Amino acid sequence: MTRIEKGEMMRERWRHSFSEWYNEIIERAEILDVRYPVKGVYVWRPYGFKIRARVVEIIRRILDSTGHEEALFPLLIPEHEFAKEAKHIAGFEDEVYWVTHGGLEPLKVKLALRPTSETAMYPIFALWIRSHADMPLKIYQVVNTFRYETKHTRPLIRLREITTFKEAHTAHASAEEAERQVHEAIECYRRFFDTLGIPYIISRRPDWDRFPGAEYTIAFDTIFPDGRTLQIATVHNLGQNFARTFEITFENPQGEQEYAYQTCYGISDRVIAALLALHGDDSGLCLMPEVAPIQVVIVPIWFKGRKEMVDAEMEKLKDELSDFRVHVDARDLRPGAKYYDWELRGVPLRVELGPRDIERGEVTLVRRDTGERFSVPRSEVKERVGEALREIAANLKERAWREMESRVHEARSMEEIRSLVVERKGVVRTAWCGREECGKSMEDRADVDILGILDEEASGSCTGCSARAEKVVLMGRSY
Ligand code: PR8
Repeated sequence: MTRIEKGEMMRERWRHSFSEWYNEIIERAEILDVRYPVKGVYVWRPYGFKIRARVVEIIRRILDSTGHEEALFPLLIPEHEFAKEAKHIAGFEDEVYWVTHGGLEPLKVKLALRPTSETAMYPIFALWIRSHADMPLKIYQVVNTFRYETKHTRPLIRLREITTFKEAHTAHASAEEAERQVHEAIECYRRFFDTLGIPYIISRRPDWDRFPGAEYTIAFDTIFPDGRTLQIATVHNLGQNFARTFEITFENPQGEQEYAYQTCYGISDRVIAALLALHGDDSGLCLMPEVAPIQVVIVPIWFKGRKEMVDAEMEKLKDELSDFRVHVDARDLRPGAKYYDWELRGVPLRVELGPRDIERGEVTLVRRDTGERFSVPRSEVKERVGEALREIAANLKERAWREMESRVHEARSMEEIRSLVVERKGVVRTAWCGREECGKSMEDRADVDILGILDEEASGSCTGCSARAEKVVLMGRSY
C-alpha cells in the first residue's frame, strides 16, 4: 500500500461526516471548551491555546520582517467615530455590540465593542500623519473583536467574540504605493498559509461583497472536506475613503495637502479552524510540526523487571532530542491507551522505546500522518526525527492541496453549477459576463454564491446569460 492510500484509508469519517468530526475533535482534543454560557463565545483550553500562540507567532514574524509594527488600540469606540464612515456603519450596524451603561448610569456617549478597528485607529492616524515622510505607516494588532453574528455560530469559524483577530492597517502617500501594499499583504498571507500547509484560492470579491468602505477586496478561501468554502483572510484597498472621513491628510513633496491612501487586511481564528480541519483524520488531529505543542512523544514500553533500564534510556533519549518539543509519557497506562491519546491530539511523531529496541540499538518511530512505523539506529535518532518531521510537514501540505484541488471543477451550465456544488460537494469555476444583475441571478438560480473573480482570462460565453464572458468566477457554498 502506498503512503497516500494508507493516509486516505484513515479519512472515511473525516470526509463523510465532517461537521460531526469537527465538533467532536475541538472538544476531545482539548482545543476549546464549548460550554461557556454565551452563544458564539468559547474558552481556549491550554492545549489549544499553545497551538494558537504558535500560529500568532508565525504571522508576527512575517509582519515584523516586512516593516509592520505592532500596536494596541482600545476595545471601545465612541459612537460618533464609529458612525462617521457611512458605508462602514451601514455594513456593520447590525453586528455591533454596544456598551450603554457605566454601572447604573446611562453613558452620554454610547461605546461600540470594536467589530474591527478602522474607526478606533484612523482618528489617531490623523494625528500621527503630517507629511509624506511619516508614511508608509504599517501598523498591526492581535486582539479580540466582537460581531453579533446572526448566522449559525460555530467554534473558531463563526464567532461572536473573535479572539484571534490579527488586523493590519496601512497608510501611503500615493495610490500606487497602496496598490503595492495590497500585493505585499497577499505575499505575507501566502507565506503564512504555506507555513501552515493550508491550501487557498485567491480571488477578488464581487463588488456587492466587498468590505464596507473599501474600493475592492481580495480574499483567500480554502475548501473544507464537506465542500464548503471558508474565507480565511481578506485584503482591502480602502483608497481615500476613510482618509476623507477621518481627515488623514499629509503634505506631499510639492507642499500641498492630500488625503492618505489606505489598505487593511485581516485574519482570524478561522486560520486555526482550517489548520485543524484540513490536516485531520478519523483518529483525530494531525498537527503541522511547526505549531505542534508536542512534536515528539516518547512512549516507554515497560516489560516486567526491565522498567528501570527503559526509564534510564528514555531520559538519555529525551536529552538527545532536546532540539524538538519532546514529551515523555510516563503515565501508568497501557501503551495503546497512550497512543490513542496522542493520536487524537495530533502529535506528529511518536517514539517507542522498549527493551528490544534498546538491545538492538534502535528506536521505533511512528508517523501520525501516515501511521508508518519504522526503526532507526539509535545513533542517528536526532537526524532521523528531524527528517521525519520535515517529511510530515511536506506530506500534510501536499495532501491538503491535493484534496482541495480535487474539489474544484469546471462548470459550463447552470445545471452543472448546481450539481457540482450541491451534489458533488465541490466548488466550480465558470464564465461570467461581469454584470452584477446577471451575477446575482446566477447565484439565485443555482442557490450557490459567487465567491470571487479569479485572476484569469475568460473565453466563450457567460454561463448565466450567454453574452460574451469577461471573467472567470469561483462559485460555491461557504461557511
Ligand atoms: C476586516 N478590517 O475586518 P473582514 N468569526 C471568525 N472569523 C471571522 C468572523 C467571525 N464572525 N468574521 C470575519 N472573520 C478588515 C481587515 C481590519 C482587518 C475573519 O475584514 O471583515 C474572516 O476570515 O473581512 C475575515 O477574512 C477576517 O476575519 C477579516 O475580517
